[in-house]
Amino acid sequence: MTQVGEVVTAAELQRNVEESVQQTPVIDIHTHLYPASFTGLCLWGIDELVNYHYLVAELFRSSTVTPQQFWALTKFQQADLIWDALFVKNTPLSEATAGVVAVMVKLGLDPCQPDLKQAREYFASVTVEQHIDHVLELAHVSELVMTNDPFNPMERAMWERHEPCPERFHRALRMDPVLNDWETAQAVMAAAGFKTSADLTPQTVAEARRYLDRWIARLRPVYLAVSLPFTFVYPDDSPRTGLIREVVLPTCLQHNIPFALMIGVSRQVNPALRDAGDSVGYADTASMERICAENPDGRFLVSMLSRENQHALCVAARKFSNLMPFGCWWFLNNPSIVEEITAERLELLGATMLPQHSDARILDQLIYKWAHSRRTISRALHQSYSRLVADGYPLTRKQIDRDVARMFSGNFRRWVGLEP
Ligand code: FIX
Ligand code: ZN
Repeated sequence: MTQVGEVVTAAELQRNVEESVQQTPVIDIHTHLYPASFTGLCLWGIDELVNYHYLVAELFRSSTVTPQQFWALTKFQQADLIWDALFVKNTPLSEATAGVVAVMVKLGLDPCQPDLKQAREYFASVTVEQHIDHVLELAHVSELVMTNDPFNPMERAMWERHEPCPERFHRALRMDPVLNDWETAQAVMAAAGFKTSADLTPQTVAEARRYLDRWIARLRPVYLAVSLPFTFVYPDDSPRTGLIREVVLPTCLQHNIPFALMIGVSRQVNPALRDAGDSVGYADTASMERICAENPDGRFLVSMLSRENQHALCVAARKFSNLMPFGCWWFLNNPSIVEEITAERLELLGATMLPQHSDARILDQLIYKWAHSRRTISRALHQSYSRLVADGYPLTRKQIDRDVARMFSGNFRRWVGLEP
């Protein structure tokens, strides 16, 4: 066993890297998870797991059912249909189906059952509170960041009645309507008593900021966040540029919190698939460079959806130290692509990035998304260290542990100002 301060030999390197990556707790910086008290939003269990929108998309490739027929079914009937089509009549080869198998095996369930009876009995035997503790422990996730949307009436009502939220569930103030559908956003603000209008008058700007201030006081978010289409260009003559310049960025500076931009989605290319109907497009990385250049005091967390944007994003981060690339988002969250992106980031940015987030919508997904990501990240890390050791560098286990801790939590803590 290599001692922490000891130099790691080439022969011991892989085991030490894997151990370090497996043993280091992670802060999951972007999820769609909620605490147990957010009934209806806190999703867990086999029926939610199998009804994940990634699997809904895959169902229609392996079944003759139409979206209309599918949405007319109950959640249980939908799960039964997906289970039969993707796990019984087909081999669970895709990352999303393999993920369900990995979760079931980790929970002691048989992924080769002809139906979901056994799994449903298991989940009926545990409480959500017990399960949250168990899953976070299995996934080695110490803390996570939610996606909190004050423009979602159901979620808004829960915050307004002060539903309890444990500290390890950090909040992120999500503002897609503000930057993607100002008409709707300003109407929600106006309905809440803020003097906003469709035009970005000085009063509307001040009131929109006051609205965000109200939600920042309520949620104490670690960052403000938005997802943006692949057509996003900054600056342009749409209200979005004015809202970014006069509302969002001044609010971030005033509250000293970063702005997270997730760029590259093409929403609802096939609306019949609902959440499964979104797609991807190649985006303009230079817009991000302009935002960083224009706002040297701002801190930006950036994830881009298109594989073709990853290299330019790394280069942009080399030019702007206020840009922190994070995660292999959505359609990128597949082992072959995670390895490629992580290797490229290590080569261009060293350990100064956030390699992954889960984007989990169902609690149980943390188990496979982090098991698969840790496996892939340790492979890419091992490659980088192997080259260093081959060149004669006396690498120690202590350095490996420090680098992994930095990428899994330290960088994020520093970026958002969380206590070490
Ligand atoms: O915008 C987002 O946060 C996306 O992650 C989601 O909209 C998407 O549906 C998703 O779940 C991706 O994994
Ligand atoms: Zn997400």
